Amino acid sequence: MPKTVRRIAIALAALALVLGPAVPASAATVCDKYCDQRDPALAAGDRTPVSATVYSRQIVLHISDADNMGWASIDNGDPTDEVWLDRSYDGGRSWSGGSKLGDTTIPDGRRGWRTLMYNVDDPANHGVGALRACGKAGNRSDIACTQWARSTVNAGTRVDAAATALMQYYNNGNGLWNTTGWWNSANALTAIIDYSQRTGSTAYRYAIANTFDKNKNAQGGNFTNDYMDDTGWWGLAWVRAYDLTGDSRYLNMARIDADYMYSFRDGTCGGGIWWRSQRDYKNAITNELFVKLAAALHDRISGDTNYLNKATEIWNWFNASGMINSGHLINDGLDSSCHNNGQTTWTYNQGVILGGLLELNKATGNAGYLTTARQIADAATTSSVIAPGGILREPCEPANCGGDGPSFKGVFVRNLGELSRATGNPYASFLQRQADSAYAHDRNPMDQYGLSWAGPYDSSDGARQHSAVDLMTAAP
Ligand code: 7K2
Repeated sequence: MPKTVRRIAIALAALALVLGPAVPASAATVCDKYCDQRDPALAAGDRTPVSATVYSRQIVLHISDADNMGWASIDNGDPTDEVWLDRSYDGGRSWSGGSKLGDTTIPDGRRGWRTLMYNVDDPANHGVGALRACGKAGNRSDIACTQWARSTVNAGTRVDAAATALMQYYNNGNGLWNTTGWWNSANALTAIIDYSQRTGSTAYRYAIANTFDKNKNAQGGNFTNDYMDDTGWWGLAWVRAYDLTGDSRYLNMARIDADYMYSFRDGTCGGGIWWRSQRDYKNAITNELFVKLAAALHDRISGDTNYLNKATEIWNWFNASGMINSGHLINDGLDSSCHNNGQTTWTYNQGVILGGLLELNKATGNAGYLTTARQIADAATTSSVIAPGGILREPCEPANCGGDGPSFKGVFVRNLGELSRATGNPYASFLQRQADSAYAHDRNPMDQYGLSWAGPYDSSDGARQHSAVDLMTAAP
């Protein structure tokens, strides 16, 4: 090394000692089993889930699952080629968990190089992480990054992996799921609670109390707003929270929500609850939600007659309203002359009532409720409209589902699973088929699921993902 170059090198090394490692300010050092910047030579394992190329250079993400850490490598390159890691705590939407972590260049005389290891998760802050490897060829400006991927920690099975990907969208600060709406977050929470209950996982139970505490004064307060269906989703989430934790504050909240919904019941069209406080639409989903919520409350409150009476009243009205059509599928609602409006038979309209009828059967012992539920479930699971080729398809797929539609199939399979388990598993193979199809055709390397369970994968958000968690939880 020439003298001046050596002097500069020594000066830079001294400066680095003073300033510390060149880690961007946004990337705090994360410690789990080990702290960031561990030598990959010490890695317990080396799995390479994703790779990319730029000018014939191989950029590879390496994961050591047992360490819950990863590193990036570059090969088939030249000295000065660069390689680094990005880390995301929001499912790959941003990399505020660290950009250019471990940034390094291929040294003289080498064709490949690698970064140090960095943690995937940040358990101390409930950070559910992902990594990608990036690199570039010398001074050529094109950057190549792999897709995002993570360790198998809390992601070793397909249901765990789906739940972990859903929690990547969870916003610890406001207790809701980024990328999706208020009512969808109620369903995301329900999916996480069901997942926790059915698998025994305790990894994400923290979300229950956090969501409750951060949102009990949000919107209209007590998880109400101008939409009775939104209130119903939250009420059902709190019933589930009560089932898992036994904490009566959740059951009390569910009662407040049911009472609020019922305050929008009147005699227009002979009864039923309005969709929203504007009182302009009597629809299926709102009334199905009320039946399930009120019957569930009855089944959990000893000595109750109030909620059972109301659940029965709304079911009897709904059953006679004409919304259940001659093919045993449920259209969306009533028109201004109180007839079936012939609107879309969304999957969720066939779903919530299954759980409602199940709760009514539990409450009364009346087997007729199960017969009706089976009739609707049979029609839905064999429908050429909502299950063409045996795979559920929302009529708005693939391009017109907006923010609401991606949640519907999750609601359907959640309730179908409840019915199936309570009646000797008649829908187990149907559910299995959905899960296998979505897993094979509608998933990316980070176990994020798209809209269409038949594929192809389109994009990810909290609604699509909670539907996948509902599915993987319901499939036996
Ligand atoms: O029209 C209603 C319902 O009957 C229909 O099934 C769906 C179809 O749309 C609305 S309900 C969906 C929503 C949930 N509550 C908040 C509302 O802003 C949102 O439309 O998509």
